[in-house]
Amino acid sequence: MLDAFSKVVAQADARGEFLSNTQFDALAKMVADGNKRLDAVAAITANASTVVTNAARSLFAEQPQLIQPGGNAYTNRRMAACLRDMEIILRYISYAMVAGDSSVLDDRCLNGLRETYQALGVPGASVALGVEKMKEAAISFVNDSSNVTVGDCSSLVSELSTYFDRAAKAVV
Ligand code: PEB
Repeated sequence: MLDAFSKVVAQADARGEFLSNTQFDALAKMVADGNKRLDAVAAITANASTVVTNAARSLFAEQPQLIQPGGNAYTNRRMAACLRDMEIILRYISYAMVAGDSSVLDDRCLNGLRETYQALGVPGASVALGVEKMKEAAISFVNDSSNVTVGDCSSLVSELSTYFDRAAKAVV
């Protein structure tokens, strides 16, 4: 599990060199945007259950077969497992965002998840759609100026999007 700083150190050490200018610039930008990054993570954290429930509601409205008899989220036990999975994925995305690096998400959440879903018969494409819906909801909380220091959040939002896209891609 790496953050943006330890990642750069590991890369430089593998080459036996000091940090490159590109690496410095990327870290300097990360430091400069540090408060905005923390505000973005705080906005997601504070609204996590809203993000999960709204995304799930919208997923089940679009794919009602999931919650009908025989559907993978049918019965309260499986519905609970589904909501829990979405919350787990969102939580690891929030960790990746605070670390500025996807390795925590990759190693502790996404690694082997596709195979787990295949073994369980959980439809990966539906999970991916749920993740896409969480992405939209999370981004709208981050872009809400009452949550985040006023300013340009576009690069943070595009970084955040990559973590959601990574999770969606990992389950199909
Ligand atoms: C991954 N999900 C499920 C299980 C596991 C995970 C390991 C099996 C064990 C259990 O039921 O608890 N666990 C989860 C995860 C991590 C982890 C992400 C990361 C660290 O440790 N069903 C649907 C929807 C989707 C869904 C599309 C969006 O129809 C999810 C939610 N996951 C779902 C369901 C089950 C499950 C288990 C319904 C239960 C399946 C079953 O028991 O038949």
